[in-house]
Amino acid sequence: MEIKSVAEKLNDEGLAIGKLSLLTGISTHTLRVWERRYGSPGSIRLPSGHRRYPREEVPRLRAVARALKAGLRPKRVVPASLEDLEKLLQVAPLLSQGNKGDAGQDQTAEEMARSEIIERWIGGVHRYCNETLDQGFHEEWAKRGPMNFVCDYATAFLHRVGAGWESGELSVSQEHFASARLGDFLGSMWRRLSERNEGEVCIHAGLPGEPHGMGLAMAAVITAVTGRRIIFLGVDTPTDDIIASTKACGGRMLCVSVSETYDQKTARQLLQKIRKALAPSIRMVVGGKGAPGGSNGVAVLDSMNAYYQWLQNSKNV
Ligand code: B12
Repeated sequence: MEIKSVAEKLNDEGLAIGKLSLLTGISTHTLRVWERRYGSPGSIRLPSGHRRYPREEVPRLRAVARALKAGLRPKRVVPASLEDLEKLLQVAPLLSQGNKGDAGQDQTAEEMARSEIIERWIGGVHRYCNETLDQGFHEEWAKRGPMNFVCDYATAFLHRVGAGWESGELSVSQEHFASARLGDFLGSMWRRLSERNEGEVCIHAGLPGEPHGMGLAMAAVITAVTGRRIIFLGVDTPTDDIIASTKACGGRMLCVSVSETYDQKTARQLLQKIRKALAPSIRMVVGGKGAPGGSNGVAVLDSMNAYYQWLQNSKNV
């Protein structure tokens, strides 16, 4: 692995010690002690004397915190690279047996394993590393299956990316990089499934002005898993085009995802407009945090699991 100096890693203004502490849950005192004792996390000093830390220390230090909770020694883990910590953490559950009291007591082993995987992907986002994300997504998809991948991993990853962006840990470009890579992956997977399917045609679309497309891509995976064929219009589609293409493609179902940033009143009006224009036999389903209730003739579902059940209970002709 390429070892970068602190100055090379600090390609922007970096993080102040208080912010690093906030993002990792490690006190500023401990961070200073570790730097003095182990030379890690390394910082540079501004002319004012204040320390600045590279942003990519955040996932590494979170892994350090987990390794310490699992009973590993500070000398071994504080200066370790993220890759080494991940390897250590794979055996850590064995080391921490009988020491459950302080090792993330409210997290099950499965949740801990998942959050380690998510943090590894976040490390990949920090480094703009295509391979970490692509390989990671493929591995978990193969291990968990499409349903668990979508519900437990893809969603948790995006929420973690959102929290990282909100707190300033991740830049806008890193957030875009993360969602673009996951979107490409989900797209390649539902396409592969859909191409072999012979079931009904289902249109997937986002309403005009909708920028969030991951819910739609996840829903497409679920639709494809149930043997249906997908026509994917993507986000920000004018309602007249949604109506025209549903008719033109012989769509038997229309799936819409509405995110939390979308105005609910507008969403309701647009969904009603589409509903009136389509034959009653064409089913409409909407989900997402901004999905409005009270749209006649439109099924409103709150989760991918509910969507899967709904599809299983509907005809697929
Ligand atoms: C990626 C992202 C973007 C990308 C989207 C790229 C893309 N290709 O999708 C871009 C950069 C475009 C973007 C833009 C914005 N974003 Co944004 N974004 C995100 C992020 C990180 C992930 C969104 C996502 O895909 N989530 C995953 C989805 C699938 O999860 P979910 O919504 O919880 O959906 C679940 C259920 O609702 C359901 N579901 C969803 N769809 C469907 C469909 C069906 C049929 C069913 C059954 C179920 C279902 O299943 C999902 C899994 O459980 C979130 C963080 C977050 N917490 O989600 C912020 C987030 C949604 N964005 C946010 C904001 C503020 C914005 C902007 C306004 C920022 C700005 N100032 O410009 C703009 C929007 C501008 C506009 N025109 O409206 C806020 C929203 C806060 C709020 N409450 O309003 C969030 C929460 C980030 C944050 N922590 O502050 N964003």
